[in-house]
Amino acid sequence: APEDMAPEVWAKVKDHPCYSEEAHHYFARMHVAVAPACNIQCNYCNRKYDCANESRPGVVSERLTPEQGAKKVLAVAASVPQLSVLGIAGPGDALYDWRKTKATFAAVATDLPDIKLCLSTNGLALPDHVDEIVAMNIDHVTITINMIDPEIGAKIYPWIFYKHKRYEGLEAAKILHERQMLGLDMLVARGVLVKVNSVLIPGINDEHLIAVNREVKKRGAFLHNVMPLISDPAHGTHFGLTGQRGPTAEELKKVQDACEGGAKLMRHCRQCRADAVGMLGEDRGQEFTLDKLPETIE
Ligand code: CLF
Ligand code: SF4
Repeated sequence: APEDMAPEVWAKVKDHPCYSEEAHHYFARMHVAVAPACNIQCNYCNRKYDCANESRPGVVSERLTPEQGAKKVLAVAASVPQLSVLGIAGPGDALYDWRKTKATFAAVATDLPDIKLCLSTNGLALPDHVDEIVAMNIDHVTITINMIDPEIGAKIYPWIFYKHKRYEGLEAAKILHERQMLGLDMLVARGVLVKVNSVLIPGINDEHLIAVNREVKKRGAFLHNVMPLISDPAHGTHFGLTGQRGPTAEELKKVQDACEGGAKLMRHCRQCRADAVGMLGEDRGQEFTLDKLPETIE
């Protein structure tokens, strides 16, 4: 293990292509798009497409039932020897759609006990599921945290759906913020590695992400991934009614550089699809669509 890393942490990151830059040359991940529902609205999201929190928005992933998802994982594991991680990253929220996420993980863990389980969430439902996350040996959780100031949050999230009720504006952003911080603290306390994703939205949270970086470091996040908003009106990804653009490569780098010295930055994210398969930056998803899976898997 590297000098600055405890052996038990190293054991969790050494073959995870997102948590270790080194590992991404040798290990592959796959996603199954089993979680279509979401409990919040981000201004940059168009519900017809994948969750922009983690994955590449503006593309429609193949929606699978947990049974189909598990079948696909077994087929990929049989032909991609580098496969080390199964992630569930939407296309909605993996924890709001927890019943499906859990069923998929449970089915896969029975047949592939060594595969690492990973999930991505907006955090709103996170505190409710920490016990089960730990019980299921899910060692890696990504929370998308775009703000720690609800005033800024109100510009990003028009509403949330929480405890059977819809909240809007500042009140919604405040609840989301509190749930994200609580979820982060609970996971850290239980030894789950947490990666924080932040979507950089020029003019909305660019400067603010430095404060986000410092706060999540203080709370024990393992990695911070500052990702560019991918704004593509042609695919329906937009920001409110204003036609918000994504950052340039320079603007992204400026914020990432300004975050240096705080929570360790992930710089090799490829903003994968919710049904991506293969090494990072490679997408072999089309080789494993449902119609191509074998009837029975040895
Ligand atoms: Fe998937 Fe995300 Fe797990 Fe990785 S992706 S759920 S942590 S297994 Fe990785 Fe892809 Fe970037 Fe995500 S490169 S979008 S950070
Ligand atoms: Fe869309 Fe993801 Fe935001 Fe939900 S959390 S509204 S799916 S971008």
